[in-house]
Amino acid sequence: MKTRRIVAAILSVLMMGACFTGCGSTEDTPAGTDGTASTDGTSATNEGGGDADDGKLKVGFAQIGQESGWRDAETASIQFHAGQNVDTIDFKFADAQQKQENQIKAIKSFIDMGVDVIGLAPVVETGWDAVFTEAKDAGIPIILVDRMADVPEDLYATFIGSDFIEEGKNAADEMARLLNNSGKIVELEGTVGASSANDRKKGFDDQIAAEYPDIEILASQTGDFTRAKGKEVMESFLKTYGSEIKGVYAHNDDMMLGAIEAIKEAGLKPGEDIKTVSCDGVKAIFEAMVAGEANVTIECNPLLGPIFFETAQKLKDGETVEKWVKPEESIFRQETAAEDIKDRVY
Ligand code: GZL
Repeated sequence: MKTRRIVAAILSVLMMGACFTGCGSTEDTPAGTDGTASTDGTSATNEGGGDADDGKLKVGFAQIGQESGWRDAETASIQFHAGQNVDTIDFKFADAQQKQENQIKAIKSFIDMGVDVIGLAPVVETGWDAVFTEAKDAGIPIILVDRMADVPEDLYATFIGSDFIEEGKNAADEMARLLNNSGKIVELEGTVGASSANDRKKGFDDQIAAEYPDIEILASQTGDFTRAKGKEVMESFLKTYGSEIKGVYAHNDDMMLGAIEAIKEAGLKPGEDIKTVSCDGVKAIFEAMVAGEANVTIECNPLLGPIFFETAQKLKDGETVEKWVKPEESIFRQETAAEDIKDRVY
């Protein structure tokens, strides 16, 4: 897992030009290694050293965990940037192992440390008001990264992340195109309560209901954004519905990669007998598209390190920042995957 993160971190340098709506951030940063995530969610490790009055930007980041290749790429991008700027950034990182209580403990420890800015990828949307209020009372702004929290707007400074409803809508249009607007499908949902799962589902299901009356969603169940659970749920769908299933929509590529294994083990051809549409754009799904086993991935940019620290510095300097900073993203299809894969860095 760590090797994958280091590789992704170094490769993410190649993608420094990633663009964002609202504020761009490009940096030429020499290749290097990333920091090391703390192994338990309750403590924050000090990646960059430094003390109270050294003038450095002091940042604490409470990461969700290591549930998917996308998450590893995001962690690598953030740690890589911090690791390359130890002279100006004092970085503390906590891996919450997908537990909200560990993220809350990490945020409290960052407050006690007196950091300048707190970053958080909230594992679920709800349950944050109390600890966010503690941060506000301590005068420490919170940057939400990649997932939203359901809190009053004055409790966070900005959200740096995708429009998941748009991603879900685009996925529905791609599925309809693959099925010629009719067929029975199944849906693999992300982590229960996560904003990316809630909104990718809303965007997809609403578009299907509004525009594609001849597409029927037979079943929809969480695979928790992991490859193993995605395979397990797809196996149960196949046992129940078998070859009735003509398409599968997964809220992330990792669950789709598990579903592809299940489809093959059931003697069916993924990408042909059962069309696939998923979100993220990790390299492994491009490899599956090149092999003809997947059809579409809706890109969701995880390389948020540079824009995260640029925004943190602006907050420390008292500058105003946009309430929502959206990465620019594309849709990638099997037909061009052999070319596209050459440019993929995560
Ligand atoms: C999306 C992010 C999701 C990814 C998954 O911003 O929240 O979490 O799509 C990851 O791969 O687990």
